[in-house]
Order: sequence, then C-alpha cells, then structure tokens
Amino acid sequence: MATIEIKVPDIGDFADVTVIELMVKPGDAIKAEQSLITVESDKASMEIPSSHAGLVKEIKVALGDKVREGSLVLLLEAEGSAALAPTPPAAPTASSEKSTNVPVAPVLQAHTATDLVATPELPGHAPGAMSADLPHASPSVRKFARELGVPLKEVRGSGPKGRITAEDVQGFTRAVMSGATQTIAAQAQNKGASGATVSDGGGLGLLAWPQVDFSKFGPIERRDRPRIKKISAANLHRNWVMIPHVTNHDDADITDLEAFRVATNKENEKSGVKVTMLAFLIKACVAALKKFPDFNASIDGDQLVLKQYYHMGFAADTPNGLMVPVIRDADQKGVLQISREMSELALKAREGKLSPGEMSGAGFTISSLGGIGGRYFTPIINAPEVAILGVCKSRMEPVWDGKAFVPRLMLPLSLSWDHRVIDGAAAARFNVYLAQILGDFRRVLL
Ligand code: CAO
Repeated sequence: MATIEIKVPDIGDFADVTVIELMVKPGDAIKAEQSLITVESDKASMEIPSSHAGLVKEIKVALGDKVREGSLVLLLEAEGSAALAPTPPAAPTASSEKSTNVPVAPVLQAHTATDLVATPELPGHAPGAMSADLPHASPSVRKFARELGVPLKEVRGSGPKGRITAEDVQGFTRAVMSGATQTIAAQAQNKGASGATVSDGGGLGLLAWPQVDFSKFGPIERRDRPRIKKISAANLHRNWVMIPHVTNHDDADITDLEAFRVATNKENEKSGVKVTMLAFLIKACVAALKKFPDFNASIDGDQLVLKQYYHMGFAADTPNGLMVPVIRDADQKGVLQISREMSELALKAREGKLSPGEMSGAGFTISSLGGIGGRYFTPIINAPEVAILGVCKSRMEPVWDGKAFVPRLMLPLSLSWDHRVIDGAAAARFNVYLAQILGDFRRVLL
C-alpha cells in the first residue's frame, strides 16, 4: 500500500475557506468519491471528496482551519495500485518522495446565504415531488436539510444521478420563502382548507432587498455572520413567513413559588444544583400541555400529530447565536433533575458542544428572558411545533385583592401560537391555566 496525500484541489475563486466539518477519522476505510471534509466561505460550502479508496492514516486539518487550493487534507493508505492512476496535481505543491500527490474534485454546494426574497428561478424545487426511494444526498446535505427543516423527498436533485446538492436545498427554501410553493404538508393542508394550492394566491411579491453602499454615509466594519446565526436565521425566517402567529400576553403571580424556590435553594445549597424559575415553568407547561394537547402537536398534511411525550425545548443565548436544547421526558423528571440537566445543556450550548440529538424532538419550547429584563415579547414558533412560551423578568406590582392593593411578584407570559391549529380562546385558557399552576404549584399534582 502506498501513502498518498489528498489535497484541496482547484476550488475556483475561493481562497482561505474554513473547515466546518470533518467527515472521516483516522482508521476509517473510505470509498472513492466519499466526502472527507466540508469547507465553507461566506457564500458557499463545498465537500472535498476522496478520489481514491483506502484507509485514512492521518487527518491534516482541524475544524476552523483555513484552507485553500493545495492545502493537505489527509494521508491515505491507498487500496490497490489501480487506485494510484496518475492524474495531474491539484496544485503545484511539493510532495514527499514516498507520497503520491493526488488531486480531488470538490463537490461544490453553493448555498448562497443571501437573497431569500422571491426569485423567478427555483432550480432545486420539485413541487409536490415525492420519491418512493430514499433521496440521494450526502450526509452533510442531509444535515443541512435537517437544519433548515427541508423535506428531502420533495427536493429535486440536480447533481449526477439526481443527487441532491446543498444548492438544491437552498433553492427549495427560496421557493418556500417566496411563496411559490409550500411543503407537501402545507400544500395538503392548504388544499384541504380551501381546495386551492398556494399558487392561486401567488408569491409574496416582495421588493428585492435594498442594496446600499453604507460606506457612503460613514465608516463601517464588516463581519462574517457566524454559521449558527445563518442557520437559525433561515429557520426563523421560514417559521415567521409560513406560520400564522398570534401572541397572547398574561401575568402569573409567582410570589409564593419564588419564595419556595429561594427556600429550596437555601436548603440545597450544598448540593450544587440551583433550582431555576425556568425549571418550574417547564413542569408547569407540561401540566398545561396535558390539559391542552393541541399545544403539543404538529401539522402533518390533513392530520394533527398529537405527541404523547413531553420533550421541552428551551432557548439558550450563546456567543454563537440562539440554540434550543431539549429536556426529554420532562413529565417524568423532578424540578431538581430538570434544573441540573438544563444547566448542563446550557453550558454545552455556550461551548458549542450540543449534539444534534440534544437539540431535536421538542414538542413545545420556552424562551426565557427573565434573567435579562423586558416586559413582553412575541417569540417565533419553533417549527414544526405549534406554540412557544416567552417569559420576561418578574417584578413586584400592586395587585388588587378585592379589598386593597397588595404587593405581588408578577411574571409576564407571552404565548405565541399557530392559528392553523389553535384558536384564541384555547390560547387564553392555556395562559390562565398556566398562571393558576404557577400561582399554586400544588395544582400540578391534580
Ligand atoms: N424573573 C426574574 N428573575 C429571573 C427570571 C424571571 N423570570 N428568570 C431568571 N431570573 C433570574 C435568576 O433567578 C438568576 O438570578 P440569580 O443569579 O440571582 O439567581 C438570573 O435571573 C439569571 O438567570 P439565568 O438566565 O442564568 O437562568 P435561567 O434558568 O433563567 O435561564 C437560560 C437559563 C439558558 C435560558 C438563559 O441563560 C438564557 O440563555 N436566556 C436567553 C434565552 C433567549 O435568548 N431567548 C430569546 C429567544 S428569541 O431570540
């Protein structure tokens, strides 16, 4: 077996692109054409595949490294001499005597992160197309589609043998954003409701995004938007455009609950676990979801999927952007355990160490700005969920008890809900019930 160097080949105009994914590790047996790493510029991501089959000996790049044409990706123990058919080098770089310099052809997956407004060309979209087979796409494209919530079965692949590229996924997202189409689920629902597809209603007809040379008006600085922010932006944009949101505001009297929380923390000082208001909110929301199951549901065509599990997402603010870790089976856990898990997950989120599994499967999400401030806000629903609870900072307020104003600690609640599934009366009832539980937590036991 000969050791060969796999280098970054000619990748067009892209220089100093960032390695965002390592798709193989030392010891892996890989096939020819298998993707090795994903690199990303501010405009596109590319998979660098191997031109040879063999055993990965050593990875020569790390996440976050900047690479360019000719950068060494890895050393490969090539399988069989046939695999070493000479091909022109990717870049004029020196190679060691015992190594063979092998170029690789990148799979360019341009997913332009801008211009999400209506465009006449929607190349990646096959409206209503449903393939019976598993769609043909690489792991990173699948991951990208999952992150955007794009159903791969509806995407038409433009690559060889119908392979779906990141560009196709991006094209699909553009199509949905522009209103030119909807997902199959949404189409089915639309047909069910009105007997017509969205094309009857046309696109959003929005103006193009303003192109302004800001430097004409004063000094500016340009910064790359972090990857997580770009992904969450695309998700938030889709959710905002596709879900008819309504937000109900209410207040909960948490005077007694806060006193209990403070006392509990005092008693448990030595345990190292701090009970947070958010943990109580998670428990209270589970009780409300049990009473109002439509809030723990998802739309699937003409059907509503009612979840019989209680996985609760919570928004976590991190240096890289917003992340939503998930507490699983919150109905089966106590407030202490939820507090412990939440602080572990929040720490992982801040360190960028959350696994996809720790961010998936939520049936309902809570977004708490209680530690920061504010009064009320309108949280955006985390699709495919149908409701989200926002909470802000509690404060002492004079509350009329029938005889006099008494000081009570009031927590502002903001419940956003999907009007396709939930009605205003149900949302008002949900908030009232939630406030009752928070006002007297013994109700959780009822
Ligand atoms: N009212 C008053 N005080 C509150 C409160 C509330 N509703 N909620 C929390 N607090 C207090 C806590 O008791 C704590 O006080 P002490 O330090 O004196 O004990 C302080 O605020 C800080 O709390 P925290 O934010 O660290 O903890 P948390 O459990 O409330 O929240 C987490 C954890 C991860 C949700 C939070 O750190 C966070 O990231 N919040 C932002 C979420 C977000 O960005 N949402 C917006 C999404 S839409 O863009």
